[in-house]
Parts: sequence; C-alpha cells; structure tokens
Amino acid sequence: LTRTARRLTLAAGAALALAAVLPVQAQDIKPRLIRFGYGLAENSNQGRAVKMFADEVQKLSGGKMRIRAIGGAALGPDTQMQQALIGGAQEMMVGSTATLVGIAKEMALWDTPFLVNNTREADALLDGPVGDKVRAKLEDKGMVGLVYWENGFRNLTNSKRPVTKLEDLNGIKLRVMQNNVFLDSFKQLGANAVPLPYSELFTALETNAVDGQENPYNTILSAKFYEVQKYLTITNHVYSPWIVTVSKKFWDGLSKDEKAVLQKAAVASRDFERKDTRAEAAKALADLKSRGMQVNELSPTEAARMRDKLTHVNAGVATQVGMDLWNETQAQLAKLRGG
Ligand code: TF8
Repeated sequence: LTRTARRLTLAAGAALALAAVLPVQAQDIKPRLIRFGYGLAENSNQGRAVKMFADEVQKLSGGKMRIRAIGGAALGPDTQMQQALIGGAQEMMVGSTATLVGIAKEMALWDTPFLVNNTREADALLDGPVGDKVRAKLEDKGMVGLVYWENGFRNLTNSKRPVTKLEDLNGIKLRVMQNNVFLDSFKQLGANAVPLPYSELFTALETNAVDGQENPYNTILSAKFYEVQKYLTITNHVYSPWIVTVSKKFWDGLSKDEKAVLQKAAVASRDFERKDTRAEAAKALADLKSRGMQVNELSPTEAARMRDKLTHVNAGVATQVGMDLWNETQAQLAKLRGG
C-alpha cells in the first residue's frame, strides 16, 4: 500500500469505528430548539409523555435537538397553538384531535360516540390505514401529524346530581370541547352543552359557570376536577385520541436525519404514553372515590337509551368525514371484531 492509500484506509476505519460508537455524530443534525406546547399539567399522563419524548429526542440527536416543553396551556389553548404551528411561531404540540376539526374535518371520525369498544380496536384503527389517512389530512393545512396518543374513554362528571338516567341530564350545563360532534351529542342527550377551551374548564367548574364536563379518569384526577365535581357517571361514551403535531413550516426545513429523530422519538413516546395512561386509568377510579367522588354506573337499560340517542350523530359524522372513510372504518372494525 502506498502511504496515501494506507492513510485513507486508516481514516476510513476510524470513521467506521466512530460511526459505530457515535452514530449520531455522523448524521446531518443541527442544534435545534423545539417549543412543544400542551394543555394539561406537567404532572399528568400528557406531561409525563412529553417529558419522555423530550428525553428521547435529546438522546437520539446526541443532545443537539432540544425540546422545550411548555405545559398547562401556557402557550394558549389547543386552537391557538395549532395556529402558531401553522404560522411557524411554534414547532410542536400535543392536543385533542377534537379541536382540529376546523382545520381537517376528517378528524371528526374520532368523535363518533362508541366508535371503538376497547383499546385494542382503538390502537388498530389509529395506527392503521384509517388513522394514517386522517393524520395525512393535516399536511395541506400546515401541520404534520406524527402519532396518536391515548387521551382515553370519556366519562361524565357534574356538581348537581348523580346521573342515573337520561332525564337527569336535562338542564345540566355541560362543558364540551370546541367541536360540533360533541356539541350535537350532548344536545341529543338533553344537556345544555357549552363549548369551552380546556384551559378555561377548571375555573368554569369552580365558579359554577358550568355544572359538568366529560373527560377520561386520568384527567379528572390530574386536573383535580374532583375538588369541584361531586358526581361521576361511568359512560365511556367516546374514545378520545391525542395527536402529536409539528409545524409544517418547521418540518420542511429539517434534514432527513432530523425528521427521523422526531419520528422515532414520537413512536417511542406513543408506546410509553399508552402504557402509562392505561396503568393510571386502571387505578384512577378508586383514587377518585377515595377523594370523595360519588361514582355510579348506568343500568343496562339507561346505558342503551343514551347510546341510542348518541348514535343519532353518526350519520352527520359520516357525511362530514366522507362515506369512503366512514365505510373503510366500519369495514376495519368489522374485521377486527370478526377475529
Ligand atoms: C378536553 C380534552 C383535553 C385535551 C388536552 C388539553 O377536554 O380532553 O384533555 O384537549 O390536550 O379538552
């Protein structure tokens, strides 16, 4: 070997060894600061998963990409953060798919009452072709959807009375998300449905501006709604996903490697978040009872009456999301249920 050739071989060997030890250094990754906003408290399933995502991004990028997590709706309610992502003033967020219907109407699919029966069906639908199609609708609108996290099955709370039958909802001022399907659903049930951003919810309950709300056990616990809500009715009326999104403006400026870091970290955070949320949900009801909430289940007859009323909104959702998507969803669910 000539001297030059030997030197080149050595250099190549060194580069290979270096790549094996520190693969991240060889990648096209620049220092990046990513502001990641969310609505729930730091000490919530949402907050814990954002923290896990931040750690994962830091690890996968060799410390170059840094997530600045900003919780408690300090950057504004979901709808305001969405606009900041679209405009490029904020890089990332996680929030309810329900607040995205104004941007991508297909998101309303996830608001269908009783769409899925369990988390196995939810995961299969969200992580499969239907979930991918809905997620992709955000791209034209200035956002990139990375993964769905679990918010969970929603249950009803209020400060007025135990809801044991349909008629008990009459006249209850119920906060709903800013979403037409939720608004219609609770009107169907006879409640006085009031759309409000999540960031205003605790105060609205505390001041009796509204009597009730509906959210998964995890949130009723982490947001301390038990301090201002006496009655909890197990309704499981809809499964709510969260979606992790990136500003398209920001995303388009990232290298392939940088995008891969965010995608990998997002998938890891999704798996962590679902596990953590389910573990917490399994214990949360007992916790809520011990904090003084009065919990009731619905009799099969009353559950069926509510279900009947709620499914009146299905035709509207089908029209809103398009019959093709609706039929594909029903076909996948039938397949999942058929075994
Ligand atoms: C709601 C949702 C909230 C989410 C969260 C702020 O009731 O269930 O948990 O929007 O990201 O608004």
